Amino acid sequence: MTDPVPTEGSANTRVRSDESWNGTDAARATDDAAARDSLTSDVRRGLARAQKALPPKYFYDRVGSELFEEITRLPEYYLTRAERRLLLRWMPELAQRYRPRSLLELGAGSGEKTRIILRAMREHRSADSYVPLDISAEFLEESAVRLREEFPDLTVAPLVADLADAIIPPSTIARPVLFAFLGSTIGNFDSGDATALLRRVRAAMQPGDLFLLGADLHKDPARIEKAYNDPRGVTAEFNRNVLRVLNRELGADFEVESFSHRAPYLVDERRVEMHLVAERDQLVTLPGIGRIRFAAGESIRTEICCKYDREQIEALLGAADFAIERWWEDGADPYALVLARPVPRPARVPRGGPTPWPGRAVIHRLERDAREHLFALDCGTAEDRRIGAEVEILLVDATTRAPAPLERSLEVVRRVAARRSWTESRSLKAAMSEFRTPHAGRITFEPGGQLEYSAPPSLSLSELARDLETTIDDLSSTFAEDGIASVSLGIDPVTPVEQTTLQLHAERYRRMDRHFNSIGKFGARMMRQTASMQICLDVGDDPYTRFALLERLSPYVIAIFANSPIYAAKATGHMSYRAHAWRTLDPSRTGLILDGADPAVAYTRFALDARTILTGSEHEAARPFGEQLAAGRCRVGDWTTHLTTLFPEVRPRGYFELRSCDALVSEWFVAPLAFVAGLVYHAPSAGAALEVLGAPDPGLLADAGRCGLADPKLASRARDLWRLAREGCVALGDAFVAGTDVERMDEYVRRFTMRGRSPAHDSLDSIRT
Ligand code: AVI
Repeated sequence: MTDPVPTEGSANTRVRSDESWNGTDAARATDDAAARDSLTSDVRRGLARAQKALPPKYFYDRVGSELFEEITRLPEYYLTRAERRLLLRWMPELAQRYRPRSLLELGAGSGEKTRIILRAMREHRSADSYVPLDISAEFLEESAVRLREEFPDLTVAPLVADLADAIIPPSTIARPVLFAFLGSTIGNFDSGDATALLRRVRAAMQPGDLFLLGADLHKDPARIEKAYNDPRGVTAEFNRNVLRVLNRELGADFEVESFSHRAPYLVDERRVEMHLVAERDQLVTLPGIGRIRFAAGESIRTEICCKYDREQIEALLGAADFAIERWWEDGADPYALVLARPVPRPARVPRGGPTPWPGRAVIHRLERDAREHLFALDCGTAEDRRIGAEVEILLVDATTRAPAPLERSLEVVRRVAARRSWTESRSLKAAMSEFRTPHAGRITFEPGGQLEYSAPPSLSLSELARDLETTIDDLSSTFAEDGIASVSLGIDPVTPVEQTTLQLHAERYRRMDRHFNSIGKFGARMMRQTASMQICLDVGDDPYTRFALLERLSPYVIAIFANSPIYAAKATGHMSYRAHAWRTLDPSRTGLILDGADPAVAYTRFALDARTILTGSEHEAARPFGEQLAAGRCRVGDWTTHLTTLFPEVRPRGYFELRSCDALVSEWFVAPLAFVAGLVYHAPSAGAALEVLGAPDPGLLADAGRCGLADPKLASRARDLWRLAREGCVALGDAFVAGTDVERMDEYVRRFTMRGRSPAHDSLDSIRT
């Protein structure tokens, strides 16, 4: 399925601190076939993206390494000097106070900074071992030899590893260990990859160990731009050198001089983006990849260099379970040297005092279960392209607009059932009738009397859309004959929750109602008054990437299809009040996981942190599942039931259920289906979509629900995503999406997204006129 697309600073990026050259790196790396294959596939993938890109690790052949060294000496490139000043000023204090006995350096440097640190440690007789970590054994050995000469008492134990791998320090390493990641190399990773890398560092640490991070700070944009656009053109040469590497290693025929260097500082995104811009139209041949066309002005992004403020560093470190111990800043050229210590992972739900938690063995079992069953790792193939959907409608009295009594709705469904040969049975879960269609669709009721149609998954999006439309239209017109209006909005716009009742009385709903009421009003609103459209997709052959894509898409699905701005007859200030209700009903069980490192582990943690609803005493305040499990108040056997009470935006269930879309009128069912499937099931669109979406942004979900497409960033990305989704739909072929459905999707886009609108705007217009 989706070709996993590395971001600029993807975790397998070979990055180095400034002095850590390995002159023959790229040449040596490509000596063997495996390295050449990975270069070819990185380049193929990177150049296939909408914004062409190359991983920065290919800068560093001998020439590139020398050029970078020259950059670090440029008067404009303040980073190296600022960090050096900070190390000289603060390392003695650090060494004296914390007495680290070993230094483990990521992207190991053989240079000056390592020596400053080791000397300070030696001053306090604390330099026992030095563990430089790098991908190149040869390079590590060269620098080890030099260091052993200068520090004869020091054990130099190089660790050959990729930054994408788990960091496993030698078991004999003297503790405490100072882990160091310098040079603001962290800035070459996008925030998802940076968090994943920091988590790997965190996982290698023991209590008492420390982490030293060098990070460049946001400052006068002109100052930053100068550092990446030096007048002597060294950075430009460094940038262009990557094309020389490709010409040499792959036999490509880039005309290097016809690409110009551009490195603007994008102030809003707080990052420098380094690009190579084609000065004229050209066709480049890359053996093993093909011929790639570059239009004049088109660029290849070769690197990102993020700049931070303290809050961002705190968040980045916090997400990897670090707390800042000391913050040293260079005032002349704002740059930070940050000393962080590992902290226990905080629970999502605040707990008073020490609380029991399941042992590692139990957690491992649950994680394995998540990998095998929820994410179905190794089960899917790229060709799996089933699509399913669940559509809900609100049923209200056509005259009073009050929720229709369930018994009355049931009679109507029975009439349709008789006509369409649906069979009625009793749902154990809801203690209520449910219906099965001859082709395995299901009609059920929700606690407030909403009706849900769960269509069976199909290999054809168009077939699914027809099934949904005809079923819902048939039901709606039969309801209308009985004076019941079907409302296809995300939330009931008329009746306040106080005037509604729970219409299903199964224990599950009673307990949920009680639990949510202990938190606030949104749980009751969600259960009784919301309606959504859920889209179900296969996990494919790379479930983690697909999960990440769906999670990042979810705010856009909320914004593009928002249609629930009104509640209790008033504008709520939210384009999707439904999304707001879901998100706030109990934050321990909703929202996004946004964990790039290992979603199965993160999802298990999310589920352990979510409070139990269906197990344990009904009369005590709910506690996190993990705590209840450790205390023996529930069993591992309750896990599966517990998982059904979690409502994240994307729920893994052996397939992925995207839960972010407001209910829509049947005319538009095709639009969200095509938007999501076109992006997810067509590998090039999926790759390009990840590129458009950028790093995960936890705040976007709330913004999307509140502002919809009024948020300019969401609006412009939404348009790009539609373009990619359309390309995906067309490429998936007529048998998957019929041409008429692509046209319907176009109509939606023209009518809403292109105008920065969603159906919510129509609802707002109607109450304003
Ligand atoms: C290696 N890294 C921290 C440098 C930076 O500033 O992001 C790479 C660089 N690119 C252009 N100039 C320097």
